[in-house]
Amino acid sequence: MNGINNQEFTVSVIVTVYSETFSLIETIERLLAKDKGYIKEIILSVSPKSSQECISICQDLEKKYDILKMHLQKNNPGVGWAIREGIDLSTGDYIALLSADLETEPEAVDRMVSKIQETGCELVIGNRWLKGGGFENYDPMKYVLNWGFQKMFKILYLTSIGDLTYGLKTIKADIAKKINWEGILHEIFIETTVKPLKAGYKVEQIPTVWVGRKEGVSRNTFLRNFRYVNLAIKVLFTKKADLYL
Ligand SMILES: Nc1nc2c(ncn2[C@@H]2O[C@H](COP(=O)(O)OP(=O)(O)O)[C@@H](O)[C@H]2O)c(=O)[nH]1
Ligand SMILES: [Mg+2]
Repeated sequence: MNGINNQEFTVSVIVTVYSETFSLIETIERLLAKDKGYIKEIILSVSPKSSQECISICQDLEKKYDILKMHLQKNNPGVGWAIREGIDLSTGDYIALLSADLETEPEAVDRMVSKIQETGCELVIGNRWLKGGGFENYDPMKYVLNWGFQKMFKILYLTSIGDLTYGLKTIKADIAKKINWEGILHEIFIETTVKPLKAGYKVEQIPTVWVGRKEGVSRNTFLRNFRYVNLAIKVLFTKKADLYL
C-alpha cells in the first residue's frame, strides 16, 4: 500500500444535464445510495437551453441536497464546455464525470472510488468492453463502429486500456485542473482519457454497462466522430509539456 491508498479522499461529481427530468432524479438517488461519505459535492452542469421542467427539477434538487449545486453553463453550446466549467468549480480531490440520462451507470462511481483506493491510480475509466460490462439497447451500427474505433485508438496509443471514447470516468482533480482541455462538444469524452494517458498518469479501468436512455435525445451526432478522431490524432502528436495550461 502506498500514496493515496491509505488516505481518505473526497470526490466532486459533475453531472452534465440537458433537459433530463426523471432520469436526472434517479441518477442522483442511485449515486447517493452508494456514497460512503466520499462525495463532497455534486455539480449539475446544466445547458441553459434545457426545458423549464428540467431547470425546476435542478432547483428542487439543490434545495433537497446540501451538497448539490446547480451551475448553468456559461459557454454554450457543448457538453465539453459544461464539463470544463464543472472542473473549474470542483473542490474535491477527485472528479467523477456522469451523464444525467442514465446511460452512464451511477453505481460505477462507487466502483471507481474503490479502484482508486486499491491502486492509487490517477484516472479510472468505465469500460463497456470488459467482461462484466456491456451495452443495452445500443444501435447495432453504432456498436460495430464503436468496436472499430476502440481497436483503432488502442493501436494508436499502444495501450491495453479500452473504451477510450467513453465519458464515464474519475480523474484526480489537480490533474484535471492543470490540463489544457480543448474539446467543446462530445470530443471532450475522448480527450479526458487520451490526454492523461499521453501525459503518463496511472490509468485503471472498471467494467460497466451502458443502458440506452428512456428520456430525451442524445446531442451527439455521427459527424462528431470526426471530432473524436481529429482530437485523438492531434493529442498523439502533442508534446507532453504542451498538454498543460
Ligand atoms: N450541460 C450540457 N449537457 C449536455 C450538453 N450536451 C449533452 N449534454 C448532456 O451530457 C450527457 C451526455 O450527452 P449525450 O448527448 O447523451 O451524449 P451521448 O451519450 O454520447 O449520446 C447527457 O446527460 C446530456 O444531457 C450540453 O451542451 N450542455
Ligand atoms: Mg447519453
